[in-house]
Amino acid sequence: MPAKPRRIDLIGIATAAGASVRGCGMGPEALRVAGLPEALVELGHDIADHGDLRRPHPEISTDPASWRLPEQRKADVLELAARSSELGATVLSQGNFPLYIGGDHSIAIGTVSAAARHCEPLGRPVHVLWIDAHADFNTLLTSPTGNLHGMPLALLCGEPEFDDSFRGPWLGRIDPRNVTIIGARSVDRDERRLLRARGVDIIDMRRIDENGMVALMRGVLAKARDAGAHLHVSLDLDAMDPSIAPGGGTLVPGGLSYREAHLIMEMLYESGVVGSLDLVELNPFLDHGGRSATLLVDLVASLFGRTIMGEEAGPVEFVTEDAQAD
Ligand code: 6HN
Ligand code: MN
Ligand code: MN
Ligand code: MN
Repeated sequence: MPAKPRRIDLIGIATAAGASVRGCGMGPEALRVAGLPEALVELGHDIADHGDLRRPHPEISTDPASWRLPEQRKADVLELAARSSELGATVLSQGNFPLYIGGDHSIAIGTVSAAARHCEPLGRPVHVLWIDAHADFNTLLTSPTGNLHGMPLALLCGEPEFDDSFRGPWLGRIDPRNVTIIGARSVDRDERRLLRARGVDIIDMRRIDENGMVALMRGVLAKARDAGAHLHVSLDLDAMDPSIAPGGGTLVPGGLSYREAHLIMEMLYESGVVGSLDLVELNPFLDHGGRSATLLVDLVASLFGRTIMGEEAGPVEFVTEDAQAD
């Protein structure tokens, strides 16, 4: 069953503190300019825009080196995570859908923990669908860059290498066996070892090429549905091929095609299991004339019910291969 019209709460998290390339702090505004609220209203949803949470320390200070100070960036990442975790949990408790617009991928520390905090007392598991060129499962010891946007999943899954300074309502909140990463094609050496050891499901580009998106997504959705899970979707712009999504700071060739990305969104809509969504890593400064921002808006519209043939045709019921053979 597809989702009914919903009240969607937009929460901007205007930060690049977790990244090494500046600019994705402008992501929330670019997504608004690209028509995100209007696209959702057009589909019959109610929208409330909470505006943007901002970094406690601005990116530019009188000290030209301050942008690179890892301690300050880390403090900002964790402070924003605490605030978004709180706000997201409140939105969920009101029965609304939080749509987080970043910001770099470190914002997921707060957003995924909001889902976990909301669901745990209800006895409901949180499954995570991480759509990304990267696995974002580095720790302080495995990271080749030290950038926190490469680490949120490891923190959420409770990797022990994070010291006490990383404490918060996110630490170890997610079972790594309930995480699926889709679109991966750039995974660091020691990160790979961790992913295997923890049982994270990696649907990398090779698996997509070989099995096709429909079969793989059916598996992800069936698992979430059978578990009665809240599915949190975290969409990193760089999952898509750079030829259609040039506006990111960590682009990797060989990504999802326009149709593969839309198919994921269309199947998510039809599943009705999605409970929260992140849009991350859009860097308007690197984008080409708003192409990447517009792509994200179109993908979100597909996830919230836009179909090629429109409302009257209704969502397509998937026919299993067995049924087709009859
Ligand atoms: N992102 N694996 C690299 C790192 O620095 O840990 C890249 C991470 C990219 C993070 O795109 O959200
Ligand atoms: Mn990412
Ligand atoms: Mn990425
Ligand atoms: Mn370019």
